[in-house]
Amino acid sequence: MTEFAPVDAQVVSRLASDIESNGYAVLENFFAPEQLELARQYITSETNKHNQEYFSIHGIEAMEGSLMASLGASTTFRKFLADMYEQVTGSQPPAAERIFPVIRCLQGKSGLKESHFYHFDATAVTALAPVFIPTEGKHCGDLIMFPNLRPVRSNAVVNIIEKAIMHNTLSQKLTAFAVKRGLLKPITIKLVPGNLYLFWGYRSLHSNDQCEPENLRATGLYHFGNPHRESSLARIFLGKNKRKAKLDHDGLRPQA
Ligand SMILES: O=C(O)CCC(=O)C(=O)O
Ligand SMILES: [Fe+2]
Repeated sequence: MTEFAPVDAQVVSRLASDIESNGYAVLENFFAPEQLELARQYITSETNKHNQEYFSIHGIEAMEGSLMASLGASTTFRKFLADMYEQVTGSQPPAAERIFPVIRCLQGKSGLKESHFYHFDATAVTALAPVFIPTEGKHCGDLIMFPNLRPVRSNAVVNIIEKAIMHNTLSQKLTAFAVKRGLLKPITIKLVPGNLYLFWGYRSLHSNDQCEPENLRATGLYHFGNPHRESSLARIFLGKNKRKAKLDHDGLRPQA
């Protein structure tokens, strides 16, 4: 299995302070060239199965054997994300907390619909690993963000209410419209494959810009640390993506 280097405490606190002041942080060249190549080979073989249209892969089991799965299963990487989680919440996550990896591939006309879809993540920490990013054209799939709009809520019900306000179709369309018209000014981050981008996914309203339908934009997402893990209400009202992918709350396939 591929190894990933540990991230020491000093770097963790530098990254956390970058996120607080700039909205995001970057670990440049996080992937060695041969790791990026492995990730690209996997994505390329998957894109061929999807008729050049949008697809996503949820959970570590569905991406088994890929470099993205190795990263999702890496204990060094989990320790790094747990240390980042501690920076934003003040405490270490429970031992049972797992990384939830997702791969998203924007291509074709269906990729357009998956862009400007503004949301807060369920998890405190989000790491984004761009694998393919278009470099030509007006739209290259930049990450778009309103960073650190809210704190990590101690009350799961407040989180549910905020998500109900921000995640309905009307609010999402209004936000997308206002960004496209220049009425709202989020930060936009040009993504470079090989780097790892970190942000407080729970606290930041974010999405990605579109890219031209003939181009491919592929990203690996690593969601970590649900602050409302123990809330049964949150389990009932939220967690739609995992339910849709037929996964349990740990992002795993339920045992038969
Ligand atoms: O693909 C991206 O750049 C962002 C996707 C995202 O925010 C998510 O999957 O939670
Ligand atoms: Fe997200």
